[in-house]
Amino acid sequence: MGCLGILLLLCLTFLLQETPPSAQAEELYFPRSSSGLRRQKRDWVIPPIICWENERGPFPKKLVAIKSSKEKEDTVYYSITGQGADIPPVGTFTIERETGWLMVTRPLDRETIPRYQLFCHAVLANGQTAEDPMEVIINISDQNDNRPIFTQSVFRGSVEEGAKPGMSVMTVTATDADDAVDSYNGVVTYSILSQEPEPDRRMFTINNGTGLISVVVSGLDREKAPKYTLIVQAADMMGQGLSTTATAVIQVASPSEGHHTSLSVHALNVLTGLPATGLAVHLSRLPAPNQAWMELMTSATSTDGRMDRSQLASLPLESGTYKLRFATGEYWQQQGLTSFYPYVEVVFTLTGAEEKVHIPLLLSPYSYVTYRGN
Ligand SMILES: [Ca+2]
Ligand SMILES: [Ca+2]
Ligand SMILES: [Ca+2]
Repeated sequence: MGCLGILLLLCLTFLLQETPPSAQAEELYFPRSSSGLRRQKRDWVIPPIICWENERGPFPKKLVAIKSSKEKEDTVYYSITGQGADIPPVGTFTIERETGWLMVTRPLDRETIPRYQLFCHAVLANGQTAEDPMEVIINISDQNDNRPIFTQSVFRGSVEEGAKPGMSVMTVTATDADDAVDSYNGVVTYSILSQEPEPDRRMFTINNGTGLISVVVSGLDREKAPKYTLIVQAADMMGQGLSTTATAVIQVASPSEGHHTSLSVHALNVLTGLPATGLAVHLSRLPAPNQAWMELMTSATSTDGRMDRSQLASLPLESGTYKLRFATGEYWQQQGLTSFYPYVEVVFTLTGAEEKVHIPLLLSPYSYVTYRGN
């Protein structure tokens, strides 16, 4: 068994070992060239080098010695290329030209770059290539240096009074930039810290993994408490690490507020006195002030001039601001006429208390009338 055989054995032993971060190999040999006589069947897998995030100096700090077996016969010079070497962030990793010591020169941030791919090169004193380039992966091991952050400072939700235990109310969400795959540093755990009013009687519970808040006891009574304010917490490290809080405001709605208003829409062509048929209508809802309209349904009026009743009835028309947009320009064009109004928009408010709301549109090419009917 020659030099090569011993080297092979060493490398195999090395491969079979799990390499914990604290005890990684001191030396890393270039694999035997695959073009050699005793061609190796399996591909060489170089175990990744582990480097801790936010490591303290002094720098440069030795990671591993890169070795070529040719060192025994000749002088070998080492160099590295790749991101972190000759590609930005340039000079994060260096290699000692003569000894092959791979070094890290500064503290690293895993959240910026979690993994580096470097190529190690070895040349002989005469400039001849000593080895094929060897890929070395450097994995940055995570430190818990990021606090969870809630996506909003105040979350708002509502629940009907008398809602049964188990009923979902709302979800709060927080993110954590740290590693949530190989560590608990980035795993967020949710909890409720306080409730106002009735701090002694917990009305709500939170799923510690998903942030879903739900009702935990029956007896939500709007007359007793129309609104609850919860302080919710997100903490990493199974709830034991860094934490942050946000507010969840829950309105207790009376059951009638949850009832759907029945809406009907009718269009009349006043030139003919007949229902306006085939008039395209879009119904949208304003989710919140200054937000974009959300389209709920589109329909063309039927032969009796109405928007599809069953489709309207299926919509959850809760309290809010709504808009009907009638495509009047196209409608008159189909009648062979031109119109002063390319479209007509009717914006209206539903309080949630109405049983029925009827919106008629009386239409001519140069005028229109609308009102709240019943
Ligand atoms: Ca960091
Ligand atoms: Ca964290
Ligand atoms: Ca981190």
